[in-house]
Amino acid sequence: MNIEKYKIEEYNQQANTKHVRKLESLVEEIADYQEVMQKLVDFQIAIPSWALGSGGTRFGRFPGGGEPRSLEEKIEDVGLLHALNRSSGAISLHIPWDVPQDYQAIKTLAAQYGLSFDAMNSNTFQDQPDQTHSYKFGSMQHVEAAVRKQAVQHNIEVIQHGVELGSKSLTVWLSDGSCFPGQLNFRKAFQRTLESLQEVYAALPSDWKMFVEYKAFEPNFYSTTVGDWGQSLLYANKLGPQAYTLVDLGHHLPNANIEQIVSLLLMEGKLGGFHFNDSKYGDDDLTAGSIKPYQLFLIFNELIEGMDARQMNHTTDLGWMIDASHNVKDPLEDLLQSVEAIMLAYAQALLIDRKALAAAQEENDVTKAQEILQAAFRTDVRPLVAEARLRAGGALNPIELYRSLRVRQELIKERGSKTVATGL
Ligand code: PSV
Ligand code: MN
Repeated sequence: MNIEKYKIEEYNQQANTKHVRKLESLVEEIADYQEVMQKLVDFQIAIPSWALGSGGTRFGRFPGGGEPRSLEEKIEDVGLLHALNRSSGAISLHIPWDVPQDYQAIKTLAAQYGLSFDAMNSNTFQDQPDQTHSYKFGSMQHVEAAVRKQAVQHNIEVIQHGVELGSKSLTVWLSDGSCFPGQLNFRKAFQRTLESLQEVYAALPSDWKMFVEYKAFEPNFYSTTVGDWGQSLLYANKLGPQAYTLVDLGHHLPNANIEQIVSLLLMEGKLGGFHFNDSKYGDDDLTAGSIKPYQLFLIFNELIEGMDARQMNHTTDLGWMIDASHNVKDPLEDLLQSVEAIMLAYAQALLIDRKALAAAQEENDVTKAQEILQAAFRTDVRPLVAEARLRAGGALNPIELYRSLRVRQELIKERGSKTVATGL
């Protein structure tokens, strides 16, 4: 399904009067309004191919129908999102779930929707039917060299697929670890993983980045071999300048100060990318900003502060991606909500009076510092983000238009009600 441009324009026209009224009072308050607007127009958040179908848990899965059955249909779905919000201009593939059969055809299709290929993701956390060795006891950390070799080879193949598609980064997330004390020699597991990662790193094209993603627990419940940002940073530092740490918001122990982690990784020039989601308990895969919007804002505060300090480009110098997929919502509506929440947090953080905040910090004026942050956080920036969408050719309210065009019903008509997307 395609959303024609005129349908978006028609919808925007009837919603415009209300929008302009809301925007006007806000514009007066923002000194660098045009600059903020341009940053919002430019900002893009990649969509993971595995979030386009209903996620499940080990207790069940409740598909909502019309899920993409192929890589082509996944690209089509991200194309729909991007047409509506103009901020989802890239798709991130997970191999082997998304092995392209015809690179040129896939690239042409993505280009028709204005999409590029974000980070490529490898998968050594599941066994595939045609695989020689099992990853039951890990992949890159495995005690047997043959298993490690298979994992390395898989990652190299993932890079090769990515090169064909024009991707520029590889994300390695390993589920390696142990479930019981005594199961693993931590030092040997680290060394073996490092050696395996070094072999993958050696195969990286010179203009590629490698992201080492960490996760505190699950599927291993006693130790994880890349379990936190310290361990990821150790690997990234030992690997070299093309290796970076990737922060997934759901991969921390409860109450971790993620904004501080982000700040220090940026200071070290080792923050590579981001996986957005939200959670109440662990890796809950909930919609970004649905549980802790203030934390998301504080993270963006540090991101902007740290990126500006290093003169980094907000849009292109880090990999921005959503990584969430759960059981109850229409996945496309959920992704529209996640992108909106991320844009709102980014917009609020752009409004922070940074000079005043720095002065308050130097004067130990704790109350003032909090006032400054909360003044930005409590600003209703929804009209700003809507205006950025309007300028980029998207819809003032993407979910409203998605529903009025009956997109899900159309997809069910085209694809059927029992389709199951590949992924988790
Ligand atoms: C692991 O929980 C993770 O966050 C990694 O990014 C994976 O590649 C992704 O989820 C999809 O399973
Ligand atoms: Mn992730």
